[in-house]
Amino acid sequence: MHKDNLQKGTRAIHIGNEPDEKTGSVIPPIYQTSTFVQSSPGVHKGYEYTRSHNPTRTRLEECLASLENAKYCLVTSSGMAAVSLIFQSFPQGTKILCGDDVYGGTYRILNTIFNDRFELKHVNTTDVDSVKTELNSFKPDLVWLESPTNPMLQISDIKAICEASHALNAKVVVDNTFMSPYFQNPLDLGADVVLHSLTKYINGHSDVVGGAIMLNDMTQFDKLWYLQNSMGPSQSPFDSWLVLRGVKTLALRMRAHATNAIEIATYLEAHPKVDKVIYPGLQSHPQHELAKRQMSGFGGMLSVYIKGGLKESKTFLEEVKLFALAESLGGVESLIEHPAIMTHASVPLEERAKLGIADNFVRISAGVEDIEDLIADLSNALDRI
Ligand code: P1T
Repeated sequence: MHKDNLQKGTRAIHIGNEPDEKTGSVIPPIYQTSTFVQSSPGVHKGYEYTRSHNPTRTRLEECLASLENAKYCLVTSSGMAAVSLIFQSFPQGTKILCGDDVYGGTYRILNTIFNDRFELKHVNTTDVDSVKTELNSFKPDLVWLESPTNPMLQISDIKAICEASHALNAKVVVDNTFMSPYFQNPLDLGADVVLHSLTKYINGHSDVVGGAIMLNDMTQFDKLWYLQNSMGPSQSPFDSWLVLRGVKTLALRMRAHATNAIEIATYLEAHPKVDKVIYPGLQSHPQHELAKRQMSGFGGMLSVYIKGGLKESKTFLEEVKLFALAESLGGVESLIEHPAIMTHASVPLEERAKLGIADNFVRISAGVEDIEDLIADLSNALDRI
C-alpha cells in the first residue's frame, strides 16, 4: 500500500509515527538530546545538533507535509516563528499585499517590525476584484491571506487569488490555521506556501506552542531551513513529540469541533440577546457557497455580536463556566475571548472598527465537550446579561 493513497485520518496516525526500527516501540522515542556523536569530524548519521535537525521533529515534519500534500515541511517554535521566517525569506523592498483581517500578531509584525523592510498594503481578500486591482496597481511580490480570517471568519477564494497572483508573478502564502489540513489544503488550490500555528488544531490540546511551514519548492524550503538554523526558532524534541501525539486524533477532533460549532451557531443565531453570528457553515454567512466549495468542513470557530456593548459582552464572558476566557483556539476544551481587548489589541482602533471588531464582538472556539453542556453554559451566561 502506498502511503500517499491513505486518507488523512490514517495518515495523521501512521505517517511519521512508524514504530521505532531499533526496538519495535510502537510509539516513536523522544530524542531529547541537544547534540549527536560523530565517528570522525563531519561523519554522522544525518543529525548533528538539535537546532538544525532532530529525529523526533523530522517525524512530525513528515506527518505534516503529508497532511498538507506538500513535499516539504519545517516545524518551528511557534506560529509567529513560522510567520517571521516566511517574511524573512523575502528580500528587502518586497511588496506585500496582506489581507486586512489577519491574526493580531501577524498584523503587528508587518506593521511594527518589518515595516522598514517591506512595502505593505492591506486589502480585503474576500473581494477578488479588489485583489486584482491591487495586483495591477501596487504590483506586489507576495500576497498573504488567512481563510477563514481571524477573527471575522471571512472566506477568500484561494484558487482565484492564486491564479490572478501567479499571472503577475506574485507568490501566495495562506495561513491555514483555522481550518487545519483536515478541512482545507491551500497548496492544492494553488498556494505557494502554507503555514499553521501548531498551537491550535494540529496539536489540539492547548499544551504546546509551535508552528509549521509547508511547501513544494525546494529552493524556498532550503532558504527557510537556513534561516531557522541561523536564527534559532526550532521546536524542542518534546514539543514535537507532543504534537505527533496530538495530531493522531486530528480527524476525530475536527469532525467533533465542526459538529459542535454548527449547533452552537444555530442556537446563538436564534437567541434574543444575540445580534449576529458569523460561522461559515450558516446559510447567513456571506461566503457560505464558497466555503462549501473550498473546504471539506466549516471548522470549529465562530464569532458573535452580543446585543449591547462592552458591559454586556464582559458579563457574558465572565459568566461562562465551561468556556475558558482565554486567548488561543483549537483545543479540545472550548475557549472564548474578546478580540478587541485580547487577540487583536495590536490592530489600531480605526482598523478594528472598519473590520467590525467591536466591543460587543466575541470569538468562540467550540471544543469537543458534550453539546448539551456547552449550550446550557452559554444559555446561563446570556441569562445573566
Ligand atoms: O501563537 P502562535 O503559535 O505563535 O501562532 C500565531 C498565529 C498565527 N496565525 C493565526 C491564524 C493565529 O490565529 C495565530 C495565533 N492566534 C492566537 C493566539 C489567537 O488567539 O487568535
